[in-house]
Amino acid sequence: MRIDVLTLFPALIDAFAETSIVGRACAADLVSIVPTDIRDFTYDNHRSVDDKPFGGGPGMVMSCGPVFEAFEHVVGWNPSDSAGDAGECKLDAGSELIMLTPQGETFDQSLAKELAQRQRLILLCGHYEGFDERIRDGLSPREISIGDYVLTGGELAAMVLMDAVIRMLPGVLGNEMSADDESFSSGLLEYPQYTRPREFRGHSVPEVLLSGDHAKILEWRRAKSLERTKKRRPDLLKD
Ligand code: 6GU
Repeated sequence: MRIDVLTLFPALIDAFAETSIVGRACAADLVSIVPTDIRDFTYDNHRSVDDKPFGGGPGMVMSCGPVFEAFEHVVGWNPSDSAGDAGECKLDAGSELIMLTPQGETFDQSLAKELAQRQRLILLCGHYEGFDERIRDGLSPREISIGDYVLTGGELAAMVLMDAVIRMLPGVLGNEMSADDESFSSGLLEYPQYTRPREFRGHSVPEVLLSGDHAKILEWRRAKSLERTKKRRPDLLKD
């Protein structure tokens, strides 16, 4: 998979792409993360990517020009190929353009699973009060939010999305770690886990986990998952 990230802070994305499990996945060419600095597509002395909103109001709005040009750059679209703009440059079936915005559909595990099927993702990170609406009109991105709170920019949201998607790609998690046997993929929260020592400050590990009886262990874990989900996230049991 290839993931392009259109951003004002490429250094954040570089650090993410070099670190931990995602870093290993990049080094093994299981995924390629390519940040593109939207500011590289400005032509004024201040390298402005935003401007005051027409009609007044607080904050600044991301301008069309640098965003369209950054997008056209990563998809290899040439303005002289066509009379229109990048909106007419249809992405191929395996690709998807995603705008990170609090106004989008809420990201969840099933959406991560769906996006993990793509050959290529192009993530557009915004800042300031929002995007000029013509970016939506012209590029028709899929809009995704990571939850009901407001961040200063889309980069953290893009990293959350990438992390959840990349860990689902074949080969990224070792076989000692499974992408399935955990919270949400089963529709339940994860069961309690223990490791050595068997006794810590007077608290011991549940006997069943030391029994070697795998059917019993499975049954115990399932019951604990259900109990924890009922208590903490009853909404998950409704589906
Ligand atoms: Cl995708 N962006 C911003 N700026 N804030 C958010 C978000 C995205 N998702 C939740 N809050």
